[in-house]
Amino acid sequence: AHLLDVSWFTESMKAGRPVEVLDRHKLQEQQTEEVEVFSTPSYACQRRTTLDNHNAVLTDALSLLAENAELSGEDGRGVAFRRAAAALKALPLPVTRLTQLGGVPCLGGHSLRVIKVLTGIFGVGVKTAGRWIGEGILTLRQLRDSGPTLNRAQRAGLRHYDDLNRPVGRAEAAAVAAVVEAAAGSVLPGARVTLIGGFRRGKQTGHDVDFLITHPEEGREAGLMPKLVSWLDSQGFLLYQKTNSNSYLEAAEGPARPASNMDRFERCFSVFKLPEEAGRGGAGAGGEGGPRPWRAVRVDLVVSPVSQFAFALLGWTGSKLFERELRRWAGHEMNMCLSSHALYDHRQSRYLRASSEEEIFAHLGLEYIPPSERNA
Ligand code: DCT
Ligand code: MG
Repeated sequence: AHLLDVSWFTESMKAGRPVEVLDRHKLQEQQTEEVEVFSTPSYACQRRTTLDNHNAVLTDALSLLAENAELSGEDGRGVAFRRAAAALKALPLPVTRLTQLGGVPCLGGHSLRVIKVLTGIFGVGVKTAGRWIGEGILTLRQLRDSGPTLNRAQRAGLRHYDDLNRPVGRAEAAAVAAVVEAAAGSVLPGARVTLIGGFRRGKQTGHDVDFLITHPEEGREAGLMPKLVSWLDSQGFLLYQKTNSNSYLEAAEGPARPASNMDRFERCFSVFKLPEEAGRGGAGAGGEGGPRPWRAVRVDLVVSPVSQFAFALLGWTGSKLFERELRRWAGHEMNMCLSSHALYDHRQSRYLRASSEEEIFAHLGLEYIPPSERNA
C-alpha cells in the first residue's frame, strides 16, 4: 500500500468535486465497522480549519510529498498535495481507514532528511538546496567547509541555524511585540502594530513573528520602515535585516497582474537579537555552553497605508493555503482579483473598498471566517 493511494482524493480536489474521504469501495470491505463518510466544500476558504488536526499523520505525509514535488520543480503537484492535506485538516474526526496507510515510509526518506536540513537554513529555498545536493553537499559541515559562496541572508541563516530552527513561543512573540511597539511609538507616535501570521491564528509556536504596522492617518506611514529599522539597529536588536520598498499603486484599468502581490509592501525580513528572560521558555538555549543571554528570532515587518490595512491584515494572517484558496475563489467564482492591497471586480471594472476583513468576506460572497479558523 502507498500513500499515493490518496490520488483519487487529490483528483477529486482538482475536479472540484465534494470530497468523500472514504470511498465506498473501502467501506464495503468493513461493513461491520461504523465509519463516517465526510464531505467538505472544495475551497479551503469555505471551511473552518482550527489548529485541532485529527489527521496529523496523513497531513504530515502529504506535506512531505508536497515538499518533494516542489523540490522537483513540480509546483502543480505540490499544490495538489497541499490542498489534499488541508482538506484532511478540516475533518472533525480521524480518518480510520486511511490512517492505516500513514506508517508507510515516504519516497526517498534520506533525501527528504537532507533537504530538511539544508532548507532549514534561513535564506535557502528548495531550489538552492536541490542544487547543493546535486553538488554533493549533504550536511551543514560540508556547506561550511567547502560550500559555495553564500549570500548575506544564508550566512546569517547558517550562523544562527539552531536558534532559527527552534520554534518561537507565544511569550517570545510577545517580547518581540513589545520591542516593535516601542520602536514604532518612538519613530512615529500613533503608529499601530498588529501581530499577524500564525500567532494571530492562535498558534502556540511559529517559525517567525510577523507584524503589520500602519498609522490611522493616511500617508503618515510613508518612510516609516527605514526609521523603524535604524531605531532597532541602534538599540542592538538586529542581527540581520533586508528591506524592500513599497511599489503598489492602483491602476485605473485594474491590477496588471493578478494573484500575488506579496512583495509590494514596505517589508523587512529580519533576524532579531532577543534578550532571554528566565521563565520565558528559553530551555535548550545555547546548548552545552549553558544558557545564553539572547536568542535569534526571525521577524517579518510589513508597513501598510491605512486604506489598504484590511486587505493587508487578511493577506498576511494566513495560512498560506487559506490565502491561496481565497485568491482562487475570488478569481474562479467571483471574477475578482484579490491581493493583500486591494480587491478588484472585473465585472464592474472597479476596486471594492473595505475597512475590515468582514467586509472583504462579504464582497467575496463568503461567510466570515475568524483567524482561529483559517488554519488550513
Ligand atoms: N503569506 C502568503 N503567501 C506567502 C507568504 C506568506 O499568503 N507566499 C502570508 C500567509 C501567512 C503570512 O503571510 C505569514 O507568513 P509565514 O510567517 O510564513 O506563515 P505563518 O502562518 O505565520 O507560519 P509560522 O507560524 O510558521 O510563522
Ligand atoms: Mg509567521
